[in-house]
Amino acid sequence: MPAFVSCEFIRNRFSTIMSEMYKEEVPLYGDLLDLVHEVNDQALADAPALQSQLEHTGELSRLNMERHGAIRIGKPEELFTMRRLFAVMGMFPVGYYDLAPAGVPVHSTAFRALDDTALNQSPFRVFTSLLRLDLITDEQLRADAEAILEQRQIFTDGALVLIDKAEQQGGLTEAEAETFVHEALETFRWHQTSKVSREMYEALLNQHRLIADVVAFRGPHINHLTPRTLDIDAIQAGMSKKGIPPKDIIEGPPRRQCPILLRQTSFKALTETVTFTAENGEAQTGEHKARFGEIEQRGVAVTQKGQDLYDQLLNETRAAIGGHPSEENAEKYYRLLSEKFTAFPDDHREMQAQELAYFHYFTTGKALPAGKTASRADVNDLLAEGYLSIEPMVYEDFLPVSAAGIFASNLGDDDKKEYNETSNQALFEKHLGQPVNNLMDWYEAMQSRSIEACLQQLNAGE
Ligand code: OOG
Ligand code: NI
Repeated sequence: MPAFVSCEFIRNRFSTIMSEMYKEEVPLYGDLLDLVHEVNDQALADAPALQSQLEHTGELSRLNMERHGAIRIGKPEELFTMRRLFAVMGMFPVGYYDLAPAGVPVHSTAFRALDDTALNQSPFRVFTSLLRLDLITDEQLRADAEAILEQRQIFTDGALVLIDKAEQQGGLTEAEAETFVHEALETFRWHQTSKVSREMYEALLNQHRLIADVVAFRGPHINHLTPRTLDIDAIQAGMSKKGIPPKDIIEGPPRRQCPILLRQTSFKALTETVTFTAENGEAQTGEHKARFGEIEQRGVAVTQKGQDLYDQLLNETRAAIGGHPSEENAEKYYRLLSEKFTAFPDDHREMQAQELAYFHYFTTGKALPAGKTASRADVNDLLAEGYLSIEPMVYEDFLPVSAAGIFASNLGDDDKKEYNETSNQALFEKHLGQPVNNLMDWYEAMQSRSIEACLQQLNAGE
């Protein structure tokens, strides 16, 4: 039997060639990567405690290769095949995000590795949104959009053959994997030419910029790749200095000693020249904005209790400034946000005690007194007495309110729409071909495993 390479190997290769392609397509992304490396090196040099925390959790080695991308796809079959394609790379759907309430006609999941070690070996993720054509109000336009999408095949024949092969054989050889990543990459490439007419593009654009971005193009071009920084405020300031205009505010929680969840900022989408195809086959010149840059800082994953508190404090802040934060009220927004978030403890032990966040547990080398055994109920005492220590479990996922802010910043604020349709996770999962992994359950299980492993070690006298 031929030897197969690991999913981690394939994912890593894919993430690398995707990053190289995006650097060529969007050179500002390369500039941003340089800035992120500088800032991360500085942050680690300034904070030895942070360095040691990231070493403990295994995140240090993954930091400079860590990034997520985002794509938007048009029809159910595309989502189904996309799931199979990502599975070859050991990426599985986690979470369901409904963006319709925020005025974006999509629902989404994120494909990523599930296992802690696999994540540390290659943390590549892709936020994947499926267009909800049912939210197009104009019936004729909806029919046109469906007909256009019907015509397209976003996967190469080579990719489809190798997806089948990987499923049948249970993996790919190194040579097959190399062909596979290049075939798969084709789906994510930018196409400067469009098969639709400029008139059709404009009609789609008038419904929603996002609908035009999905329907008028040949495939789901990667629309951003996001590196992970250890200090997003330094990036926000550094971007302006380098002449890269950042979006008005950093999404997510305020700056804290102990970061929680996810903070994100981006730079606006580029204006790109597109050649549309008129009904009579003639080329028509036009332009489109789709691809942008984004940076994120990740903090500790929160429990449902922590998420409820986060949502409450964020909503209160937004209510207090009367809606969406903008350039004009950015300072006031940050001030209010910081004030509100004083209600969220800024200390890992306190967050652990109040069960607001998830942690990795470690034994410290201190042995239990002879004859004693420990159980789950003793965990807090074991921590207090120095038998165990904790490190924050990094948040691996996304935030719907932030995602909506990122969509809005690069789609243009003129595109505010109201969608009252209810969210439809069941339909999304039907199109996907399997249920998404539940986000909270995933962190809960990982924390549980970490505690069990410590108890076993302690009880074995190790
Ligand atoms: C996805 C926006 C969401 C994030 O980081 O929250 C996202 C998109 O614009 O397609 O990438
Ligand atoms: Ni993103």
